[in-house]
Amino acid sequence: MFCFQCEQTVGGKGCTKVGACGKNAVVSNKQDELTAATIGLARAVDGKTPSKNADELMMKSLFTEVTNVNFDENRVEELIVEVEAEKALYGGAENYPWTELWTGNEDIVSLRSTLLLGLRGMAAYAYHAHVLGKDDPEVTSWFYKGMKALGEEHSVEEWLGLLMEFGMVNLKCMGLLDEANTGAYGHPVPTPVTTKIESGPFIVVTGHDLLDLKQLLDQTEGKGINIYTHGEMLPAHGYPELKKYAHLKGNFGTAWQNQQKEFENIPGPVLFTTNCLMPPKNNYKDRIFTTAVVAYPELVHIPDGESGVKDFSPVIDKALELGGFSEIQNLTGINGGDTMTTGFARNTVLGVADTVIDAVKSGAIKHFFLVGGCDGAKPGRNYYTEFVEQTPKDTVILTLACGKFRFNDMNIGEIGGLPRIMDMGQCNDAYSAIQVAVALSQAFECEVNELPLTLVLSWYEQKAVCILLTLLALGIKNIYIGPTLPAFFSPTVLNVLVEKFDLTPISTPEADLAAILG
Ligand code: SF4
Ligand code: SF3
Repeated sequence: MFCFQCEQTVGGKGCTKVGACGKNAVVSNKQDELTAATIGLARAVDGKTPSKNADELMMKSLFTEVTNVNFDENRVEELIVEVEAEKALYGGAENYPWTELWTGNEDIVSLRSTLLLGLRGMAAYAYHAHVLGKDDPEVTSWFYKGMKALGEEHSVEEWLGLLMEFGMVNLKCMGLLDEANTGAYGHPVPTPVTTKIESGPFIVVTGHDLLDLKQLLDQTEGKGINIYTHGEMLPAHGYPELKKYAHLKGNFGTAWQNQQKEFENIPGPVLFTTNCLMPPKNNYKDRIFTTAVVAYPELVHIPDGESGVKDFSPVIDKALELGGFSEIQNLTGINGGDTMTTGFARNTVLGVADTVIDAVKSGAIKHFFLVGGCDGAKPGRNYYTEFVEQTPKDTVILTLACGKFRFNDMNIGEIGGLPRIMDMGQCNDAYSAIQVAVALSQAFECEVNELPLTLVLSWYEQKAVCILLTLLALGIKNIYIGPTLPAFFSPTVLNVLVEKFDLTPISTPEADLAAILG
């Protein structure tokens, strides 16, 4: 096996025996085979109109390959068989030799991998929009274009061009998901979310898929079961059509890397709708349920239902069987706070744009930071907590994705009636952050790069890769990125990114804050 797609890759170089994530060599190789087969599908479909099934297979296959999604060789094999069958309908085509995916000239491998990993990330977002009935032909067709391009020879310039084109397509895809989510559940509104867990049966829902949560809320209504979000599901509390359920009570736990501790002997089931799933420990293994493309051997999987409605009864039965805690649990976030406020997506922030603009003009707000992205297990990630703690009182922190659990229970005060930390949502809600940045640049009649705004990002998996490519494609410069740089950036590619975009590795909160504000 060879895999270097995430931030925890072994030795910062590549996993070759077993993944640091727990993915074994058989699954890893099968995922490469699946990648090669989807390149074959893209080749076969070239010049023809793909079926809805082909589109779904494209999205599901790429999504399946994302870190911490699928650890089940049988499920990957099933997808390979389906892709091959679909490919045959278009007259067939050669698959890419999967053993050659990660070999060749170092810079070409780097550029090719970056595009593939970005496509994997975008597939997750496109899939979430798709289940809500939203597809964009440009986004869907780019999966074929991108996968076909992966199997071809290109110059460095051409690869860079493809990456920038992809970045703009991913912006469209995030916009599509924003439209799908807000269309189905309304625009998020600021919502304080408790970290306390009430007594009685409960279900924890994690991952990014709001439709799964909505269906579970419907199916548990009036059954005496409380629902708690976990990880990337936290922002669900802000959506009017989800927060209206009285039994959507609060948030359990923090970011994904703490799950093996947080789920220990938990008296309730956990539903994984997407990544990040870690290999479950024996003391809670019987309570973990997967759905959609998430899979792990021996765990109960909730299949896609008839006419789009899944049957969550196995999860519900498990919640009733386990019965929950006998008394209220006063849990907190990692800094001891018991409230995590969310719901500051674009509509809310732009709704108070005048207040924000006045505050900037009067000097009450000196700088905006977008501190967001993925969380992970590395000790160096304390940087993000310390960075937020050290930001001056006249600055605002916008945040998104699961990295926020490092600081979203802290109360660092308000400016002009707005909290200094504003949670914009999941990683895909980077779209909201981009909309806000564009609106501010219009209000101040300047470029986004001239705004008093700095992006301080943390990355872990491939959704962060597609978002980074979007930000670069938009010409956003001077992004701070950490905790370490991707192993799939070769020195030459990294040089290009540093020179062209001023992409900056994080150093220390003190030094970076001084450089940004000085
Ligand atoms: Fe290693 Fe990350 Fe790949 Fe898992 S996803 S095998 S940890 S590089
Ligand atoms: Fe987190 Fe896995 Fe990336 Fe959507 S849940 S941000 S790491």
